Amino acid sequence: MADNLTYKILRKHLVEGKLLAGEEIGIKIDQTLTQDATGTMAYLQFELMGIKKVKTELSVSYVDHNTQQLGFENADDHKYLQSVAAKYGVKFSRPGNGICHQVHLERFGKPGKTLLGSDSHTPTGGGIGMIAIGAGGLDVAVAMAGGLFYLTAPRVIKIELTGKLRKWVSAKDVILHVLRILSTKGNVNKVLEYCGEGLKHLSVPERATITNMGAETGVTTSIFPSDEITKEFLFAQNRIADYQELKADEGAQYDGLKQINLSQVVPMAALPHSPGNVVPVSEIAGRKVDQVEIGSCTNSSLRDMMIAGKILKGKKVHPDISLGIAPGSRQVFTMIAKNGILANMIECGARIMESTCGFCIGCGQAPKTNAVSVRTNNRNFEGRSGTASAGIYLVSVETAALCAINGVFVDPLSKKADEFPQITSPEKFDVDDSMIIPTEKLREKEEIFRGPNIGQLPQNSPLAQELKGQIVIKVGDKITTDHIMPAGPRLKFRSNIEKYSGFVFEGVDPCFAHRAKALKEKNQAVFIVAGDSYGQGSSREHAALCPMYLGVKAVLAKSLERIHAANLVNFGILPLVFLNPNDYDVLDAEDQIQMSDLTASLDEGKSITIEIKTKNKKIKMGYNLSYRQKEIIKAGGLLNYTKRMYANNGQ
Ligand code: MIC
Ligand code: SF4
Repeated sequence: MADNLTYKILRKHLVEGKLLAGEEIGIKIDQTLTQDATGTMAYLQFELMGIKKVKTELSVSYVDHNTQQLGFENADDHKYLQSVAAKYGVKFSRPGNGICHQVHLERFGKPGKTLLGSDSHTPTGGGIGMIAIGAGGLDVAVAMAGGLFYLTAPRVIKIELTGKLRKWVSAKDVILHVLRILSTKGNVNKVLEYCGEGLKHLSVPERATITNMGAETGVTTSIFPSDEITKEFLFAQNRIADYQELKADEGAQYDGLKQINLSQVVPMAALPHSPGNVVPVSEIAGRKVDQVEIGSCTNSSLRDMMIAGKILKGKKVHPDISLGIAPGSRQVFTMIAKNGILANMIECGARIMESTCGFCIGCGQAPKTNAVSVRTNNRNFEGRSGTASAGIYLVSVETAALCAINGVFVDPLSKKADEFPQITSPEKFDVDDSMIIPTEKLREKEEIFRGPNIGQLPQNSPLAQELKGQIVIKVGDKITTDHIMPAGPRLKFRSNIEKYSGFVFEGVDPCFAHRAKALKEKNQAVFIVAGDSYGQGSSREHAALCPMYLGVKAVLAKSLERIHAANLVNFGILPLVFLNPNDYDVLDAEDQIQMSDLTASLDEGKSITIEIKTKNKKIKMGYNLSYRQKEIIKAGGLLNYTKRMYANNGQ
């Protein structure tokens, strides 16, 4: 059977189910990664599983999101993560070592392996030929404990690249071009598999930019083959032993095809407030800019920093602009410090920041009121930057650097090709893993440090037969997990659910948490009504866990995004979809509703009837749940389900 690359790797890791698009499958996970903002919950959940040592080939805990340390919370959480890593055999990448996806690509990514990460940009690893998937922390905890990861076997879309990018056009423009074609919705349970003769002009970090931001289309992941270019990268990282050639079989089948001629791609920008709002930069040339930020897991590789530094060389930041630059890893930082590129940036007037997520997650560099902020990261959701009125434009490093010195949008293609900076990939990267604490000496007796910010894990109860309560909020389309569970200054409460849940829907409806909690105290169920593509964006399970804590029992949506839907199930919240999308208009906030015979309906695969008490009407809701997921919901979430399974197996 001729397999595409995606199915080739999935087949090797398949443990449960049939590898047929649309079927639920359980796969073995070789590697996991967590970052601090999702990691604290993941390890608290892992601790409850009673396992002595992680069962994966490799698990790495990164600290890259919460490093501002305004108050004791971040530092306490870092210490918790370090102690838990030592106890259970997880490598610990210390704060300052870099952004998880960049460091993982440099030091650990292996072609042909599966990687599950508690961060939605884990598909960055697809740039080196891995099946790399983002998931909620609880799924990652289960994988660390040796459990399978369940997903819907994807439909695989072949993206055939021909030609070669012109000077001043880069990989970021390619993924923005893909987003323009595919948009941010309607791509759930698909994989984008890149192939074609255009591949030979794209380095591993450039491929990783493309797979990283593929997350914004909503696909399960994106993947590139592992070829001579991958081999060179691994050699330069002193990891040639990790190389294997990997590509699709001759005559492999795909579920769709898109062709992109790289030589026709032009510089692109995603306009506020969605990564899918893509236009050519030429359409906005001349528009005034207030801030430029270069970095994030999308665009912070050595290649990107070299390009930025060379464009900025001998120039000065425009007086109306604040320019920030964050190299993606300590490796990149060290190399640009040694080769003089960092000096170009400093001389130009850039503000140099730590190798962390920083501005991308609203931790610092919030722009001024109504600002036009030009950034090289992957998300521009309203308010995510920390300034609600600012508009964030997502662009390539080339476009960003030109904006910084000109004060306005400049189409990079208006520059002469021979003015484009010359750079070459290094024969050897500077390899120094001393900021990664190894696991050779497992410290079983390690005492786990728990600061006062580490709260209790809330428990859910099994699904009731009948749910009676109120719709507490009705939202529209494309509600992101940033809308549901804001990050930025609130991020430090990630390990304290009681406190963090006070901020659910803060930017949309600041009283939501208060109203929900009041209903919960009266034993009333809380419901959310949503439009299309609910739960876009990040993998943060807090967008399910905190609503669960506030008494949310079901989300009634036109459609839901993959990771968020899985997180809802993991915390025992029913993800329901309108059988007739027009019924969305029938429901309003404050409607009293009731659902009955829930277990029986789920068991028999029947639709769920919603009685709208305030309107004396009935509508029907469907769901897309496997047998396993129904059992999880009935148990009140994955933790209860897992405990019950162990009890039944006499373990
Ligand atoms: C993001 O880019 O939104 C984040 C912050 O990295 C999240 C994870 C989180 O919320 O902690 C993600 O992408 O999953
Ligand atoms: Fe960090 Fe931003 Fe990447 Fe998320 S998208 S991992 S916040 S750099």
